[in-house]
Amino acid sequence: MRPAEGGYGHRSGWRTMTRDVVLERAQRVLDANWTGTYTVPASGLYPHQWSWDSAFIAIGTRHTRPDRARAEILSLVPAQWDDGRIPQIIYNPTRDEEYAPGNSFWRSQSIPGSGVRPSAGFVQPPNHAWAAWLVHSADPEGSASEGFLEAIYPVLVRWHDYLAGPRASSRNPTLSVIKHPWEGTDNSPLWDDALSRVPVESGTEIRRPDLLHAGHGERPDTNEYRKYYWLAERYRANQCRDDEPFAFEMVCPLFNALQAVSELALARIADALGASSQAHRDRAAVISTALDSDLWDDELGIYVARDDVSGSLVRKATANGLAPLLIPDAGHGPELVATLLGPRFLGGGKFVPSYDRTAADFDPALYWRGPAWFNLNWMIMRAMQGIGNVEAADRLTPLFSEVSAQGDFPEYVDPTSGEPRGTRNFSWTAALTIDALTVTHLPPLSDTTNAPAPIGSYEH
Ligand code: 9WN
Repeated sequence: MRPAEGGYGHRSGWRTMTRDVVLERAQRVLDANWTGTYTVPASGLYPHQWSWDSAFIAIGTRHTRPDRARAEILSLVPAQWDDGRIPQIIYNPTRDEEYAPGNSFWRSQSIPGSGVRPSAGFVQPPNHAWAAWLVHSADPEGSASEGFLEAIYPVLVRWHDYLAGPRASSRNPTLSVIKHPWEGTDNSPLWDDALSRVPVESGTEIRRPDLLHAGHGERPDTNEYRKYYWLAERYRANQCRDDEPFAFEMVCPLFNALQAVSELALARIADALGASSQAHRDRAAVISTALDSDLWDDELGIYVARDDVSGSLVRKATANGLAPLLIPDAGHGPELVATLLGPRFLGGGKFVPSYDRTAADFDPALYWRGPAWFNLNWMIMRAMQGIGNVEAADRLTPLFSEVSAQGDFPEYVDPTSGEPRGTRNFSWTAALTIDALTVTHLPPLSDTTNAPAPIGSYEH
């Protein structure tokens, strides 16, 4: 239900939206996007299943439909490749015309070792084990009666082995690389230099059904798409194998931070199953140490990316570089909080932008080059709560209690005004809104006792 005053910015309209109304509207989005086995990110723009979206979605639905949250995570299993990868997109072949690249581009079923379901060859950031642990913790009895952890643990171990093996960085195998901008934060400025080596050409006709669903200037441009396709064609031509050097290999601080957090979650899952967990804790620790030794930029006060092909660091401040805040006891925590609160991020406006507000090419409307994304802001809010910095966390809660429902659960927002951008009724925005409005903090991954308090009333 929209507030009577309608459009964005009518603050009196916001005040009428109670926590219950926000929760009800968020659930409605998720119910509409649920297919029976998984949730599409958005019914128009993204008509298939996306891997890290499903994990964020399950983090929300664990509070309202725990059985569905488990099904969401388990629906990734048949798509896993023999090498352990969990693919970026799992296609619904009946909707192939509605999104590009579709199944007709990847033809994964003709690639040896691909999963049972048609999929893209790329992957996305590994938030799945973290989500699986949170899903289990929300309903341990239901999880136990379905054997959820027993079913998902070996799948997640093979996924992480893929990242630590074929996806290991050639310069420091402790860290993993992404092979394409689509492996998380598509047009982040972190990839610009590497993409400048990629020709603006592709053998595929560029179709842009995405432009039907987002405003002008809110998506990557067609020349960027030509480069994306050029890379994807080459990866596909090698049957998506990782055994040869590739034109695009980037070490991303967000991807690796989530890998470390998920290793800690795997340790908790292993403990719950009575399996040995130390190897997971060790892996988390070495990833955290490698982030400090390889990606910390003292001058910027943030973690940056490394171009593994050239070896050079990409010295740009992005929200990706704040993600190591999620790793308990991560090095450089105090400096990173100072950067978060400084002019590049929260010091310059309400919400955490995807990119440094002070950068000359910062753009508050353009995808991963400025707008505030709900998943990144949720992660940073949860990290601040985790370290007891309630003041910083509280600055982000209006994004979930007001802005998300007010903007019809947008894909992203202007990081200063909160104005909605991208598509609407976006599933992870709705799901993380439910999570943010349901529990005050996440249970620490290192502690077994501190259960999160439920949130009481939320009147505005
Ligand atoms: C390509 C589905 C996905 C998210 C990504 C986001 C966007 C796709 C696109 O949408 O990427 O994967 O077409 O731009 O960048 O993070 O998983 O919501």
